[in-house]
Amino acid sequence: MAKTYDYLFKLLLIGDSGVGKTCILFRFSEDAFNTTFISTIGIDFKIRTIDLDGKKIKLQIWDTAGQERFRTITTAYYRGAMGIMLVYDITQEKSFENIKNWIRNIEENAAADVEKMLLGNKCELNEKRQVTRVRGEQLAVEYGIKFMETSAKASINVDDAFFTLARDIKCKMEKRMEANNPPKGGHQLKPQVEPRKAPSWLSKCNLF
Ligand SMILES: Nc1nc2c(ncn2[C@@H]2O[C@H](COP(=O)(O)OP(=O)(O)OP(=O)(O)O)[C@@H](O)[C@H]2O)c(=O)[nH]1
Ligand SMILES: [Mg+2]
Repeated sequence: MAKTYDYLFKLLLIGDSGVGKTCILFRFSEDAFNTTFISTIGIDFKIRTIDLDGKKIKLQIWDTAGQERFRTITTAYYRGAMGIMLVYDITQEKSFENIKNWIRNIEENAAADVEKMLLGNKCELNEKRQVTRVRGEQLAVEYGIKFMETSAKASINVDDAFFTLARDIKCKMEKRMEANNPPKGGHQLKPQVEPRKAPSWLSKCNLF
């Protein structure tokens, strides 16, 4: 069967139980939301193929259980991840404090160059907020990663978050591919009449 995508990216969602990882993924993959809490058993995944700067990117997104008792199973999936969403709940201080432990888990189990992003979920519950947006932003700066507040329920920033993470992975990958295959110097078959334009994807890269 013909390949229906250009790249396959494996992503992982991690964070405390109840922060809304499964709902974020459900919003992204089915554009739907469920208020009943069915805690994830072990691990699950969903697929969505997106269009990014003219390329078809198949996202295989692994949704991990936040509960401690599944930690052995879930950490086994860190190694293959190209991008990881760290999720906390803006109405649960503890889930924010635990982000540093989730970061440690990544450092111990994932590839060193894995792309990371911090998400403060349930952002439509402003009246129950325990973690300010500024604290989320500061923590992300500390780790040198991007940050967004999301709401799976109100459908805020969910698509944006996945597109941003996917774009950053794509940029990194294409830069690496270019570094491995530098344009040949010396004997050029065709004279260059036009100044070389930067590849279109470069302008979309975030270089911090
Ligand atoms: N108000 C609000 N509730 C949300 C939001 N996202 C998830 N929830 C609720 O939070 C509860 C937990 O959501 P899940 O997505 O199952 O949490 P999880 O992080 O997958 O939890 P584990 O699978 O145990 O790790 C559910 O009752 C959801 O309906 C949101 O954006 N806003
Ligand atoms: Mg879940």
